[in-house]
Amino acid sequence: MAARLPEGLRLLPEALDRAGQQALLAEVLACLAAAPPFQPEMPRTGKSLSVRMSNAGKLGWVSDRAGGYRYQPHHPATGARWPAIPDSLMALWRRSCAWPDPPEACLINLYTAEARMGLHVDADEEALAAPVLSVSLGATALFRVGGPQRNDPTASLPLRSGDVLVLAGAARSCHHGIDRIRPGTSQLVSRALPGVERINLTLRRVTIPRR
Ligand code: MD3
Ligand code: FE
Repeated sequence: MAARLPEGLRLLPEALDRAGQQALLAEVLACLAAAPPFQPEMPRTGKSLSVRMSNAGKLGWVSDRAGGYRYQPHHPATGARWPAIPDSLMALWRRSCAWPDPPEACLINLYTAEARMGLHVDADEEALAAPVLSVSLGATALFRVGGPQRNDPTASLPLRSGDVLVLAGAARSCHHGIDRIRPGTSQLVSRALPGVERINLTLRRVTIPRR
């Protein structure tokens, strides 16, 4: 069953040009040097996700068998604080999201040719009313988005290198996932990180500031 895109989903195709993508990739590589990618595990089962991850920002998303999904200020393996979110991404948030508070987390997802992300809802943030901003770098991904219920109809759209997606309003609580990557559709990431086809960055507000 086909579906319309949810209200609040805004795709900005090629919001970053080639030079902007290269510059952002260099900043992300510096983050990964400080905070090496780790393999998150599902709560309880301990099954590994196929996507490797790291973070920048005051808080980073991590998951393992014992502790489950959570945000924490430290890298799960090195114990170091996460590196700062690159200035260019902070500026992109200010330009693209009408939200008063700065993002606290930048989740860095790394996709090999076979990696996928199953349909899920992002609900580990306290600030669930805040938008999420996503930036895609490298190979095209087939993104699937549905509704608030797991069995709601879904729609699919390709996310290409330089695309920015803003998820606000109703879109923020919709199921979504990555069905698959189209390997070889961009060499941007694989030239720098052999075996990695795509990087997705998500900026999130995690806590509700006390006024
Ligand atoms: C729709 N990442 O990290 S980005 C995730 O390409 C995640 O790595 C995917 O889903 C990726 O949680 C998709 C687009 C995206 C991000 C957050 C959303 C779509 C969203 C939150 C709510 C609804
Ligand atoms: Fe998600």
